[in-house]
Amino acid sequence: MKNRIEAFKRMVLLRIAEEEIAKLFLRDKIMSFVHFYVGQEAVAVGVSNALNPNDRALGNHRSHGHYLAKGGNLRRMICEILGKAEGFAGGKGGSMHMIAREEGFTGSTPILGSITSIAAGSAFAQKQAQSQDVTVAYIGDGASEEGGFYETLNLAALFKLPLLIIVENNLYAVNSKLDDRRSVNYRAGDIIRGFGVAYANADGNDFDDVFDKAKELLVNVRQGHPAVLECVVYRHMAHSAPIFDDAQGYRDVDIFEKRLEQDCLKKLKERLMTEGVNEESLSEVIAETRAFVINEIEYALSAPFPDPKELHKDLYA
Ligand SMILES: Cc1ncc(C[n+]2csc(CCOP(=O)(O)OP(=O)(O)O)c2C)c(N)n1
Ligand SMILES: [Mg+2]
Repeated sequence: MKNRIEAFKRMVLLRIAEEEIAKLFLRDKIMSFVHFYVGQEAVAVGVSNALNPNDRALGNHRSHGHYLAKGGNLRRMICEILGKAEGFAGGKGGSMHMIAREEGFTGSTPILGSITSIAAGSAFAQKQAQSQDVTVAYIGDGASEEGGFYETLNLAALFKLPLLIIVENNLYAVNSKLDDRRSVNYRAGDIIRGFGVAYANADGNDFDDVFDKAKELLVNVRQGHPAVLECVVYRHMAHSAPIFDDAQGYRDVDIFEKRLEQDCLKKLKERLMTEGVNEESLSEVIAETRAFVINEIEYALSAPFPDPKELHKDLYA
């Protein structure tokens, strides 16, 4: 259901959780790579609000937001990122290998494009079970250039899978721009439709647009007609570092100030205020969320690491 206030609260949670995780990273508390979702919150929250509770989501290396938007548990996520036993993978997966199947988050993998075929397997199982549930997979624009993505589109169309792939097109794969990687004639929509898969695009900085487009596509996805929703969006931070500036110099046009004008929280806040919501109540949401996140982080910092005896558990080798 579209509820802008709830969406605002969720987007604020995603934003503040990562701002605080960034501080942990800078304090050397996180022993793995962390890819920040800051700026892209409207995509995960827009899509998740259009889903049913039993639908599943899968993600990539940048999935804190995908998990939290699906209703994920912040404490378990921070414990996982900090390598603590209470993390949903017992502290052994970390930021890029998030999984909480009981919460409908079927997993995330950092190997670009690989999650699409795993998501197709999940959608295949849902179809076999004759449920009305769907699977959503989040990938980036770079990952959508991987062969596995196209193989998945073909099989999803062939087997009529209830699969929705969200391509978060933040215009970069690490530091490589879209224009340096694709011919000027590249037409994502034509390619995807050519496989027999539905395609739509949305302004990924706009919660309403993402929600409306996802909702519309999901009607047919639920009937076994797979779809791709491409959301053009800005990531504010560097590829995998908690810095906001453009010091690396690869973003010449879409500089930070320009990205901030399109910021998804700013847009949603403005929309809420034109609907009569007062600014103080939105500021209160932000303050309460910050206090909650800090509390969960304090808990996770003092939580125990896994028992060394657990080291070889869950290993296939
Ligand atoms: C198969 C594969 N090749 C290369 C990498 C290294 N790598 C990690 S993230 C990334 C860029 C991903 O870009 P995109 O899919 O657009 O997602 P974004 O980081 O922009 O969210 C690359 C090249 C990888 N993880 N997997
Ligand atoms: Mg990208």
